[in-house]
Amino acid sequence: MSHASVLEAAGLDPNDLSGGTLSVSTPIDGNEIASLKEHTQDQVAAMIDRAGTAFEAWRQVPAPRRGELVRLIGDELRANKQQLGELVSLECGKILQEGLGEVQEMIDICDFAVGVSRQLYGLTIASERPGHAMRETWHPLGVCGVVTAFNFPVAPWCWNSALALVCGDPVIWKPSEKAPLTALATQVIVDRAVARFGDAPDGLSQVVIGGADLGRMLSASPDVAIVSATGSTRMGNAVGQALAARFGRCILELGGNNGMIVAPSADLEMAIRAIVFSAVGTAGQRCTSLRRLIVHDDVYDELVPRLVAVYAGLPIGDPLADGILVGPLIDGPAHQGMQEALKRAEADGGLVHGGERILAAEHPDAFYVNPAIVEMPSQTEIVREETFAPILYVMRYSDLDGAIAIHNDVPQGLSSCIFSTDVRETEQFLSGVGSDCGIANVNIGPSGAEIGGAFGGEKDTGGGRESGSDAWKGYMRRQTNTVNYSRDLPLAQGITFEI
Ligand code: UN1
Repeated sequence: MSHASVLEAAGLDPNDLSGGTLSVSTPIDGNEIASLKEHTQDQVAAMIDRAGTAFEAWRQVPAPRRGELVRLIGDELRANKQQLGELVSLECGKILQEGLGEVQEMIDICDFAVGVSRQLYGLTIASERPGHAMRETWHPLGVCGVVTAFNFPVAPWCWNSALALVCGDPVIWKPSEKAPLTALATQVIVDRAVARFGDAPDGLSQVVIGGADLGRMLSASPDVAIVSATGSTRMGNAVGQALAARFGRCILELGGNNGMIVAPSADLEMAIRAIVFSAVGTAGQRCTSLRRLIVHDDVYDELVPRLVAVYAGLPIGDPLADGILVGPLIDGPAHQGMQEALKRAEADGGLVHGGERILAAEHPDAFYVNPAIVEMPSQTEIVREETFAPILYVMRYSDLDGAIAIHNDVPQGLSSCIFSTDVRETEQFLSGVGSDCGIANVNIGPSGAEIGGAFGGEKDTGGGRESGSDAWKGYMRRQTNTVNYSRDLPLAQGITFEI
């Protein structure tokens, strides 16, 4: 299938894809597939105004009716799953199965949000005063900015937007400059749902095309109540500080440096499948990719050679082709970052298996690599950094406390897991003295989280939570109400104040 036909099937108008200043290329062969017109700062300011006006109307629409719009978005996504999944592959280089999986996450969170639209529950609270009632209510918050990264170009937008929309908040989306086409195609899908819905206010969902300066406008504007940003820790730091300066709200989902502990009792067949999927899937470019493997001495000499053998046979190539499991890196700088990390690991005494660039003759402008396994003598500085590439650092351990200490001794805190069939070990890993991450799994890899749980992590990962559980509360304003239905005016704290 040609690149042009993927773009067209996704509903993109060829006339909108040329003549601009933002060049978009596919990592599959490095060819340019679009050059998009970028928004100006004035246009973004106007978008923020439109979203503000939309908020005035949308917050008055009953939440279950707002849920109806999200139901229609889910419907349209179902109908366009294949086309959008292919575009995700084309624009980001992940294999089609993963592109489709990403769209499935969008569908799932829409279903979830439709349910939430009828469950924006508050509490009733016992008042200390007679004839008084206390309760907690949840109200729409305001305009929600969503900033997304190239590696998951559409699902995180949907985790945020499906909830924001049912909570009463219009959304302005600033996608990665490396993946704006999937955002535009998603907007086409949303527009169809809005048309079917009938009376949604104008400007409920908008996409900003352009660079970081435009994203910064969302963080800086007092008219954007909340910004949810996915990306690097450096970007999140800037967003977080800009929002803190004006007491805006933020949800940050930043870097991960996810580990797996493999204990002596682990089912190694399962562990190997989990390791390979989570370390090489999406060419190691997930926030939740497995980057550190901490293996017990008793199983190290069996597990590591088997992994090296599996890695040597991985099908790597065109992510849209059948049977391929590993696509390209996003671009040249990603490849350079990988090579630099491998050199540093080697200098620290690491033994590198794989990691070379391949298919360079066929695709001089694309960056395919053999995923790397690096046996490390210890957790040196390079291991503690997140390199967005398929590098799996492997280390040994002899006792579980030591393994957990190694595991937690990194700046990031997104996802984690243990392979063990010993309940004492697995429960310790999940306890308050175990993994310090936002996600901790048993006998499952660190990636591929379901939407039903809250997604996010601690430390440099930013502390935000998106998606399932009660993450919807992040998009609403909490109000505490006290109602006096008595004929007296008793004061709290037993204060007497007679006038
Ligand atoms: C990301 O890489 O930014 O758990 C998100 C997973 C996916 C989300 C990854 N559900 O791998």
